[in-house]
Parts: sequence; C-alpha cells; structure tokens
Amino acid sequence: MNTNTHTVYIGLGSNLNHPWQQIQQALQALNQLPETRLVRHSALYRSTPLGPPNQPDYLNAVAVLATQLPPLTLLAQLQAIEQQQGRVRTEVRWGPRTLDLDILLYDNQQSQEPLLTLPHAGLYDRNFVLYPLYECTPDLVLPDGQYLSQLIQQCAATGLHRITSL
Ligand code: ROI
Repeated sequence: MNTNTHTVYIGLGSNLNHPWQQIQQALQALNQLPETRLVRHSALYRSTPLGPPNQPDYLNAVAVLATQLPPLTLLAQLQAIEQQQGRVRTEVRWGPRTLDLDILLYDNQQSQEPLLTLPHAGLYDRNFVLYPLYECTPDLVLPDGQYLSQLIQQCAATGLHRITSL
C-alpha cells in the first residue's frame, strides 16, 4: 500500500453469544473492510471482566490493520461490524457485550474528540489490551513517548490467560 496507508491497532472483546466465534468472525470482517488489510493479530486471551462481576469472562485480542480509511470512517465501519454481529447497546454501564471493536491507536495520532479518543483511554492500564498489543508489536512506542514494554511491567496479568492461537 502507499503513503496514505495508516497503521491501526484494534482491540477486540466479547463475552456473549459464542465469544470465540465472534472474535474469529470479526477478524474476517476486518480483513474485508475497504482499503484495509489485516496485517496480523494476537492470540486470544481469556480475561476476568472489568466492571460488574456478574457477567461471563471475556475473550480479548488485538489486531493490526493497514488501512487508507480515515479515523472516523474506520470507526463507522467498526460500529457496522458490531451491529452486524448482533450487538445491542444495553443500559448497563460496563455490562456484557457481544462484540466490542475499539480503535486503540491510529498511527501516532492524539485526539480528544468526543467521538474518538486517541490513543484509546483504556489502553494504558488494561491488561487485556496491553498484553495482546505487546504480542503484536513488542517494541511499540506510544504517541506520548511511553514504551509499551514499560507499561507492561507496571500492569499485572491477573485474571488474564493466553488461551490459543487462532
Ligand atoms: N472486561 C474485559 N475483561 N474485557 C473487555 O473487553 C471488557 N470490555 C469492556 C468492559 C465492560 C469495560 N469490561 C471488559 O467494555
């Protein structure tokens, strides 16, 4: 791809309706987005829920995309995939979900727009984001200059299990 191609990290999460299938299907859907290629992805991780405990464990993964879509176009495409896979937005804050697709990083962009915060606010301290991200790109440096390897050292892997390669 050419110089308009951007490197984007996507966080995937699911704890409803066959999470393993949800994640696999979502990876295929990401690879089929226009002007986008799935470069690689992490293994799958089982994680205890952050939020109300009365919900199933999550499956999480991180995918690396090369895309020519601008951030908000990509965001709309991700929301369409969430919808296609049956996501229903409930009233419960941090409640269970069929599929979550979050833009974690878009090149080195930093943005506080209400629609899209970059990097994703949950990136810095969520082990189910940091560890699969580290698996994709161990030498990653975040837009503010922080090393991913440093963040990993400060973040215990409590409740996180790497379960398989997809
Ligand atoms: N907890 C875990 N373990 N994994 C997630 O992907 C996840 N996603 C969420 C909330 C509800 C915050 N908790 C999560 O959106």
